[in-house]
Formats: sequence, structure tokens, C-alpha cells
Amino acid sequence: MTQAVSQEARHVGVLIVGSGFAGLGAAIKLTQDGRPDFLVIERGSEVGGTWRDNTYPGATCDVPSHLYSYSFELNPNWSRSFSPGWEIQDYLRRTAVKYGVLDKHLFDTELTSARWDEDAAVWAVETTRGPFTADVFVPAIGALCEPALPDVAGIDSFQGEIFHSSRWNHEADLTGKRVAVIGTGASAVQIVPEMAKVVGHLDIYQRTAPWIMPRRDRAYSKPESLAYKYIPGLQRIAREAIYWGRESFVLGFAFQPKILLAAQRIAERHIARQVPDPAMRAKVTPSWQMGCKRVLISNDWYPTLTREQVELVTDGIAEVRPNAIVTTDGTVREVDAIVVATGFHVTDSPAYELITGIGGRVLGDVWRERGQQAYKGATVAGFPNMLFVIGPNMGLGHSSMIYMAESGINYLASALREMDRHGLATFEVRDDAQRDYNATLQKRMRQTVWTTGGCASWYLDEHGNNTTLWPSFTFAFRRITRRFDLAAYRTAVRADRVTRGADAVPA
Ligand code: N01
Repeated sequence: MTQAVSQEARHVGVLIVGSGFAGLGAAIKLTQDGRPDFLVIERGSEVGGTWRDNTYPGATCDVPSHLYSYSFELNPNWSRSFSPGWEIQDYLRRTAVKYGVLDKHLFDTELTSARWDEDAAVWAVETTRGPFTADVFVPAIGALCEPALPDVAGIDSFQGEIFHSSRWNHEADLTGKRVAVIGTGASAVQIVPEMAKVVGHLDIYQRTAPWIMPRRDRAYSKPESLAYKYIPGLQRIAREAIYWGRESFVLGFAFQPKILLAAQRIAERHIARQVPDPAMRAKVTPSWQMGCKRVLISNDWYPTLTREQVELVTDGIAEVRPNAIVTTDGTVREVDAIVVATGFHVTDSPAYELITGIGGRVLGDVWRERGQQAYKGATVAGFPNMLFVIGPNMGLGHSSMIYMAESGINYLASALREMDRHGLATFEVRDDAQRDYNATLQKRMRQTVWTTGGCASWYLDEHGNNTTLWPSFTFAFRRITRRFDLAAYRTAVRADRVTRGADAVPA
């Protein structure tokens, strides 16, 4: 650290933090726009973000493959309708090479702080590989990357293997062992069926039962892949069909939750077909409306729960001992290993504590006070020249996040064009623009299933506001991020342009 501070800072036009779909996509876009003056710092040793990190058994995308890719880089060779994680990671690696952006990356480099220098009008960024300054700072850090561990008494005293789903320990041989999985979210429903095939005994600790739909998955045949490759437009048509099919779900999620009751019937029939025992059926049937939390898809979750060596535990966890988990009813279950599939720090990422804006205000503090808020998911009042690619209220429960990331990337690219056009040194979203934008979002949020559905979820922050999801159609978000709307920003013109009329920016 001391060494890093004493080094001279290297200056770049745009500094991107993170090389998942968002950061890598931004790097490609800047390259295509003829802006070579950027750098990506990435704490991992390769691109991929969540797809590099989540290597747990069974890791698979729950959004159809033909939609879950960049719009500019379709892949005719997906092996299945829902791709395995390793295949997506392969796609990202290939894409980074194809678009020639790897030499713009500094891998194994972690952000340690980013501070807006008001006098120099640049971001002063410290990393584990030395300091940087940047005109524009782009945190593309992802929302699902900082593991959230359960706050359970004694968990630190556990003597066996214990790891989070997104930090899978492949050295740990769980064959024939007694294993516990805590959590029954999107990660756990993929992990558990795979684990049950190899472990000796599996305890699954369920706090809230999820809604699970049948998984309509199949392998693509060779002729199909060839057709996607060689028939012009065919894959684009398939992608569009998936996109619009998924977009229709928004009507239920965001506008008229009653519509989702029809889907809930399908999930109820899924339980009825796969779970013969009424007591088990009661345990796995959620008490809240479908859609309130992420809707999961699986054909092997319920059958796994009925296997002899698997126990679904619905009593709360009271404590963890060096070799066991104790539930609130006093039962002690001995285990050799614990897999913690309890999700991520989404609205309270530790990364927000590293970012300091005007007047020394830390983003984490600002967002703790009033909730995670940005303007169009991108810019935050008090933090000039900073643009998230995927920021607050950009998450989706129904479709591909890549689409949202590409909208964020368009907005970034447009901001850089506007800076050039008007000779801007700085831009900062106006408080009133940010406030009005968020007031409208939260008003719309009231009618969504995430608010009315009767569940507690990570979509909501400590103030009870949904600051994670986009409450409308994704094409509506694409429309509002098409152009960087300078009227919503305070700007300052570069010194070399002031003589031509300061702040010469159209209102
Ligand atoms: O995490 P989660 P995840 N004691 O937060 C439980 C994406 N994803 O890693 O529901 C006991 O969904 C918690 O219980 P409850 C996707 O966006 C995508 O599974 O809060 N249990 C829940 O059951 C997803 O939404 C793919 O009552 C505790 C579970 O842990 C997001 O990642 C695949 C607990 C956490 O579920 C996160 O999914 C996988 C405690 N103290 C994930 N704390 C794709 O395919 C929490 N839980 C694209």
C-alpha cells in the first residue's frame, strides 16, 4: 500500500473496474468507438466476473442462451437452451480475444479506493498495483459478487470445510461426506441435485421455500447449430422471439401481479407431480405470491428432496458447533462440510465504502442514509464523472442482464461523446433530476409483485424500498439511456474551452 501511494499515478481517460459482462462490454464499446484511452482493472486473473467466480457443481444460466449473450456477438454454438456456466465463461474469454481488449486489462489488480479530486477534477484511484488518475470512473463491479454469509452463532468455530457457493473449494472432496447446504435460492437449487449424487448425507436448510417452475431445457442438435450459423438472420429471429416472450412477463411482475397467478398454478402442479408426500408438499410450498422473489427453474430439485440420504430442514439454525449444526428445536445434526448458498451483499456492497465523492462523502454512507439511488442507474449526485454500467434499479427478474448492461454501456458511450462535443471537464447529475427519477421509480414500484407479493427479499433495502430492479419493460430502459441527457447535469467546461464561452451546454 505505502509503496503504491508513493508511486506516480498513471493517468487514463476512462478507468473501468471489473471485467464481467458489463466491464468487458464497455471496453469493447470504447474500442469500437475509437477511444483507446481507457484501462480495465480486474481483481481476478481473467475476464468473466460472476461466470468466472461461480464454478459450483451444476452452475447453469437460468436465462435462455440465445438471449444471454452480447447483441453484437451471437453464438450459434450454444450446447443447450440454458447454457452451463463454463460455456458462458468460454464465450466471454473468446469475445475478449476477438475484440482485442485484453491488452487494456490489468488482472489481479484490486481497487482499494477511488476519490474524486475536486481541484484536479479527476478520480484518484488506488489499487493493489499502484495509483491511477482518471477523467471518468466506471465501476462495473456487479451486484452479485460479494458473498453474504449468515450471521449464525458459532459459525466461525466450525472445524470442517465451509465455503460460499460463489467461492467453491474444488480441493474439498465431499464424496461420501455429511454435507449441509444453507439456503434454497437460485444457486442452491442448482447445487443440491449435483451434491446429492456424490455425498453420503445432505441436509438442506430452508428458511423460505422458493417457487420453482419446470425447466424447459434441451440440447441443441448439430443441424440446429449449423442453421443458426449459416442461415442469415435465423439466430437473430430466435433471439427476438425469446426476448419478446420474456418481455411479456413484465406485465405480471411490474403492472398486474394477478397475471402471475396463472404461472403459480403451473408451479403448484410441478410440486403436486413431483412431491407425493403431503407433509413435504406443505414444506416446499411458498406462502407468498410467485414473482415476489426470483422465480427458479428446476426439474430435479423436488425429486432430490425425496431421496433417502437427503433431509430438508425447515427449523431455523440456532448455532453452528465445530462439527454440527443445531436447529431451534434443539436437534443436532453432525456435518463434515457446510456449503453457504446465502446470496450476496447487493444493496450494501463493501465496494461502496471505497468510493469517495465531493466533500469527502463516501458512497456507502450516502446510500445507507437514503437508500441506493442513482439517475438512470448510472450517475449519482455528489460523484462527478462517475458512471455505473449496471447500477441501482437496473436488475431484472425475467430477462437477460446483458441487455441492461448494453443499455448502460450506450449511456456511457453517449456521455463520453457529449463530453467531447461540449469540451466538458466534468458532469454531475443534479439532485432534483435524481430525486424526481427515483420518486417516479418508487411510485411505480408500489404496484409490482416485489412489493405486493408478501415476501422479504434482497430486492428490498433496509428502508423497504426496491432499489435493485427495473420496474418496467427493458426496451423502456433502453429508450431512456439512448442519449446522455445533459439537461439533467451540472457541467463544467475544460479550461482550454472556456474562452469559447463557459458552460456552453444546451439546457
Ligand atoms: O442467493 P439468494 P443465490 N439462514 O439470495 C437463504 C443470481 N443467480 O446465490 O429466502 C438461512 O437468491 C435465503 O433464504 P430467504 C440470481 O439473480 C443467477 O441463490 O432469504 N438461510 C435464500 O434461500 C439470484 O437471485 C443464476 O429466507 C439464509 C438463500 O439463502 C442471485 O444470483 C444462478 C440465511 C439465498 O438465496 C442470488 O442467488 C444463480 C440465513 N441467515 C444465481 N440468509 C443464473 O442462472 C440467507 N438465506 C443466471
